[in-house]
Amino acid sequence: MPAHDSTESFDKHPSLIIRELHPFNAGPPPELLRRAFITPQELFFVRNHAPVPAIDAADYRLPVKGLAQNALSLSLDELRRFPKHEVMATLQCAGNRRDVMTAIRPVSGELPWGAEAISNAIWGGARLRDILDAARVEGEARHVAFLGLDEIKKKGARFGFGGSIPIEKALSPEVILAYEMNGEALAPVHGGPLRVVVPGYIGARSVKWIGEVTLQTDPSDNYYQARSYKLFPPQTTVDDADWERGLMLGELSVNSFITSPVEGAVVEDGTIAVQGYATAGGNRRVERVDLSIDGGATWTTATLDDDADATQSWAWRFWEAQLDLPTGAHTVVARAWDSAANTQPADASTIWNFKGYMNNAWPRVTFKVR
Ligand SMILES: Nc1nc2c(c(=O)[nH]1)N[C@H]1C(S)=C(S)[C@@H](COP(=O)(O)O)O[C@H]1N2
Ligand SMILES: [Mo]
Repeated sequence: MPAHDSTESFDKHPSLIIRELHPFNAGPPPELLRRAFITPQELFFVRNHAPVPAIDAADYRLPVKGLAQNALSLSLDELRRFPKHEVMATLQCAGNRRDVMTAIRPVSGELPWGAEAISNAIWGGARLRDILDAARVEGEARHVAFLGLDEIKKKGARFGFGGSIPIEKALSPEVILAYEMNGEALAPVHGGPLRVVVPGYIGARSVKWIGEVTLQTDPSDNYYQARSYKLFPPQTTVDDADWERGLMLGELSVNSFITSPVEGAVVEDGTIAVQGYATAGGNRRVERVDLSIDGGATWTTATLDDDADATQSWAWRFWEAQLDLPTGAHTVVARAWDSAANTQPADASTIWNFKGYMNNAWPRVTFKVR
């Protein structure tokens, strides 16, 4: 399939941190990300495993097959005839904040993301549930697999990026086959003409350029479900990993980041505004964010912004605290709590894994008050 030069196919903000050019992988500096609750498309992070595929919208069809009594093949017009829903949801890559893990011990062959592999948008499209209802799901179906139209080349094989989600999640109203992002047509770099959006799950399950939906008894056997995106214990290395036994990632864990002050900043004496974002996984919500300036001995509670109302539980939450600090160097750490009372581990070394996934250790920032 012909591919766009990914750097020409869209307009991205010039200050994006580019982690890889071909394929294009980039995200905004976190302090820029924190300026808008809904991330403008030009700032929204991009995670591509292969070049952006060229898709002719007129010829496009989405087969829905497998354990379905009424297999479908839908054109974009037909997809648009299903009721349109909008869902605000934050996408977060399982590799977000990997840099902290990489600093502990090298993580091989993965992008060195900082805290910019995350963004928030309003996704518009058809509910996957409505489409599955039309396909008449058979009783044995346990998983819904997605296959992208991009072309990954690995060990002599060529295949699309894929993954799956459990049937219960697929039938939940927040899972969308999106053709719009922030009220505009979904850009090719973000999966246009059609992508899956699975709120509360690792970004990898939100398959872009979706070319196939399959109802099946088992999770997808695609490389990115069966092998990649699995979590191993700290002592396991890439060479002795038993791929069958890794924890298959799905729901995100609770996480947060301090977007300002930035690491190494020098700030003027007075009241210092500490700001950041926090996220919860699955259908949980961020309930509280704590800050400490003494390494976790004592804590103060940050104020959660009200940008997202209670119905928008798929979005991140922005938080802020005003701290009065004496002149000198300070290290501030943060931890978020979700609605199941989960919180973040203090230290990334205790959760280190050789792929560098799911770092949700306390973020820490050292800065100077002058
Ligand atoms: N077809 C396809 N879908 C994909 C990917 C991909 O490389 N190919 N990357 C996944 C990963 S790992 C993430 S984090 C999100 C990123 O979505 P974005 O580029 O719109 O931010 O898309 C997911 N969907
Ligand atoms: Mo990702």
